[in-house]
Amino acid sequence: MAELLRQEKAYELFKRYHGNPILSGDNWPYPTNAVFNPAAAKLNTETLLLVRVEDMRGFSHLTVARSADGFTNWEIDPEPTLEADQSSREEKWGLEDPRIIWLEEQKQFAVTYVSFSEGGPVVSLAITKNFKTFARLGSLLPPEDKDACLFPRRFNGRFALIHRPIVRGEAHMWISFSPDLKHWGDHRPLIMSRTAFWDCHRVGLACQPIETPQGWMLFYHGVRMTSAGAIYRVGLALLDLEAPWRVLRRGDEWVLGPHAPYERIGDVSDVVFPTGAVVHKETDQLNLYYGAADSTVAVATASLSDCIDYVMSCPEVNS
Ligand code: BMA
Repeated sequence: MAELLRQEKAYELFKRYHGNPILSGDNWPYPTNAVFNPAAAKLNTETLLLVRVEDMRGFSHLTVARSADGFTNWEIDPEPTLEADQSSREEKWGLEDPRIIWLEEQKQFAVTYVSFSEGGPVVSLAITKNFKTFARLGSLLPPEDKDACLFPRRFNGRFALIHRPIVRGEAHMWISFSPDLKHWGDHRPLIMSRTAFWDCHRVGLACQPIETPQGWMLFYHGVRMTSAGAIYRVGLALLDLEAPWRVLRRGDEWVLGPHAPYERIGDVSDVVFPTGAVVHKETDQLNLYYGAADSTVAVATASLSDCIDYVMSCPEVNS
């Protein structure tokens, strides 16, 4: 019974915005195939999305869209905001799936994104104050690696990065550490895919980690392969506040999965892929921005305190 009650709570956590999808290729100021998987941040009072835009070669770049309320009247940069550096072999086939975090010490935003190199996907880092000019710090770890985000502050003097290397064909989430954002080590497995569950084939970070008094709330995507293809859903875990390599809780069930028509049908069907969140502490509202079916951008809202209650009711993890 307790299991069923928790599943009901999980099911009711998020409400899809009635105006979804909020962004599609039709809104774009220049030709695109698809716009999806956006990073999100609050910039002054605005919501800023750094959207993955796929062109008609199948290569992606990143473009900023801004809105006062985070739902409507998006102002989109007239040209790509961050494009592959054609002189760099790491970025030969484009930039994908960014995540944004505010680095407290540097007083700058850190954008981690996937650079598609000839040798496979790698995680790269760029720093910016205004999303107009970027300092590119290059690739962080060898391929194949994706789904990365920094934490906003150091732990015992070191920066921490969640990422998702592919090893022996397996896709688990790892955490690594660095004294300077350049040299990474002390790599540790963090969240593993789980046999038989909805997240049995792959897991990877969703949006940036969200700091709460109980710990870091960690949304992640999980994949199950079926005879009809992969299904991408979203789950919730909680990491220790001062030792984020420790997983405290992890939900058994997903909290958001493909259900609406725009999530079920698209370039890649049955995909809900969050890559950004904005928290409005004053109203306890969490806006989760996601790519829907690798075609459009959608948003779902939740109460932050309900998410915390839910994750605190999830099974404890010994790690
Ligand atoms: C993942 C990433 C995402 C994509 C998802 C679903 O592996 O490549 O960019 O949205 O697959 O196709």
